[in-house]
Amino acid sequence: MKNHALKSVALAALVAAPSFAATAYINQIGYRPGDFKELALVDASGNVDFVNATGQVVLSVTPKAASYWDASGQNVQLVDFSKLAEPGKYSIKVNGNVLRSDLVVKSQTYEEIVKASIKWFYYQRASMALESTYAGKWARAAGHTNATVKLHNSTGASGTIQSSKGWYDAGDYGRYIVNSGITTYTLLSLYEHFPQYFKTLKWNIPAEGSLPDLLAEIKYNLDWMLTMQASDGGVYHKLTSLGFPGDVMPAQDNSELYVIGKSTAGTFDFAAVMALASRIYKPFDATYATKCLDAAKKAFAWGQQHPSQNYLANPSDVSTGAYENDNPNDEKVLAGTELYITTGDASYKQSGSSEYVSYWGDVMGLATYEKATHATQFGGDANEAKQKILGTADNFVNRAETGFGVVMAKDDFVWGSNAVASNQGVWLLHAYYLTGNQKYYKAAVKVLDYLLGKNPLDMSFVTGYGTKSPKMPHHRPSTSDNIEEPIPGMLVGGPQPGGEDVGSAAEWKCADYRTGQAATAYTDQRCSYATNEVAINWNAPLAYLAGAIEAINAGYAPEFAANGVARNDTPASSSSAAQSSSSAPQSSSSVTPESSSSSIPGVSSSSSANVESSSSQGTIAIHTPIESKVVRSQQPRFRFDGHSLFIEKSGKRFDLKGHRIK
Ligand code: 9MR
Repeated sequence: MKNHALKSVALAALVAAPSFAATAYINQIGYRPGDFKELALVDASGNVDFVNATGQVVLSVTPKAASYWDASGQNVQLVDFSKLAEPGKYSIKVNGNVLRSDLVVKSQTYEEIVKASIKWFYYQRASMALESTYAGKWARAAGHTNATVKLHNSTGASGTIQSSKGWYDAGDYGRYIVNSGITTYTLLSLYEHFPQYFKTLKWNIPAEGSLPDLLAEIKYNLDWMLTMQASDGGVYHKLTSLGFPGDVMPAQDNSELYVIGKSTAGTFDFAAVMALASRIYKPFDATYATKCLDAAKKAFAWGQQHPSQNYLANPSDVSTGAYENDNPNDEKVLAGTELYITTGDASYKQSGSSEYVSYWGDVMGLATYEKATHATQFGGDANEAKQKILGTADNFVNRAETGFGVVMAKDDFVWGSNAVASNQGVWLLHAYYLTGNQKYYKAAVKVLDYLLGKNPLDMSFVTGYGTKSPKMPHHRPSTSDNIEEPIPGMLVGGPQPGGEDVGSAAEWKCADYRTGQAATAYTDQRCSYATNEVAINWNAPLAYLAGAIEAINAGYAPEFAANGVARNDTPASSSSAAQSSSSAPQSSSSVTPESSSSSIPGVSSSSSANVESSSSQGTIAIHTPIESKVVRSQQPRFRFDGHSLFIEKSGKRFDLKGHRIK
């Protein structure tokens, strides 16, 4: 072995310097001029240079020491380039190699994402044609226009009801109360927190009286939800065909529609949404507000009388989404909380709060937000709720300091992982509202960075936005409309290792795309309903996160927020180093961290095999050095297996050209 090692050193000196695929992962939509900015760097060594449109290095940053992210199995260096404050387009270079050229700094950074993510709900509308005036090339005929739907025997009734409108749930054409509940709730709370911002923001949808676009869109779904309430106050669980439809446009899905089940959880979800809607629509349409409130009260009463009519599984003849639930207590707490806030009637008050981020099956976190932000009404409960929000948020902030610089942990990669991320961002924003502490805002922005490209898949998860974004979502209209681009503004479910859609025989089965790593188990293929579907409850928290961040930077804050939450979306002050870095680049003062002639990260030409990389010290190429840290790269080693020389790095093998050897 000793001989081999010596031989390796000799050979290493002779071969051309290999180069690894160093990658910089960024938010592909952009970064706000005055904000904290971070990218993630893998397989690179040396300072990161930011090059402006005229080719000048305007900033050079020494990355932080690498840390391991167990969700992707990578060692990652985080690079804080907050000082890059001048709007523009930049290239990112390491050791003279351009890693990418799509870095953007601009104001109103996510406004297009806000509009597109909410506009998508219009594209999901059942029962009406999408006209080209609004839908452009994605115009389509109306689907599911027959409002007469059968009562499935699981409802305990027979005959038909009239039900139309609403949003299709996802890639399928089902409409489900539970999932509509959390979705509509999230969008309503976005409006309630930032009414002034959303009063004027428009994205070209049909007018609904004088309602702001956001409320017009939400009303389309509220109208459907109202049709799902039976005369006794109980709410049917869902409106779908018996099985999932084929891969057809909405107008071609002629399968019989049924109202299926009637559930306690669905009924309380409905009550919560209607109680919240009632107070939001009141200034625009008092009659509608009363209708919503009456429906909420009736639903709440039914739920109290039927505390455990749980939808635990589909009936044997039904195979559409189940949205099953065996504990409707959290839905009850949310409904009672909303009814109390709207009516002031203390008999609706419910105890309970949570330190966990909500999803369709557990909405206690939403009640927790409400209690914490209505301190006068909830007293001691408000304080408890606030402590839970801050405790979880502090944990999120810590998690975002290492690895990929994101909140997501390995266990968070479940079906719809991108909604987990988005809801973590929404949680962080609530911590920010309650305290005004910038660390929460910063971590919330990092969540958006993750969703828009700073992730190990190097992609924006929103269709139509970013350098690389999903092209083949599991979404029936996008599949069957004969238009190449998917409908824009859709957040795909995202990576998760479950592989529920992996198989070889049946339709809609994928070849195994799993990687052994939670954060990269993803495939951009139609078949992948477990990683590449889209859904209303995933888009809503994205819309909230991006919408709230834009509104905050347009100078707005929720009325209950602490001082200093609203921000001003302008470049960093003229006295900052940022200005000098852009106007007077001083690349000459940049210190090259390694004098290596090798382009293998961390291996200088004088290194011997199995010797750790030389450590490097760098400075920032602007007037104010921020951090100068020792960077220890990931110790690539030359090895010889008896036949050929190869390089081992982070447990992987590469040939001398830097290509991965399987
Ligand atoms: O989002 C749901 C996820 O949490 C579940 O694990 C999964 C399997 O039950 O179902 C997801 O919801 C789907 C629903 O059942 C039907 N419409 C598409 C939804 C997104 O995949």
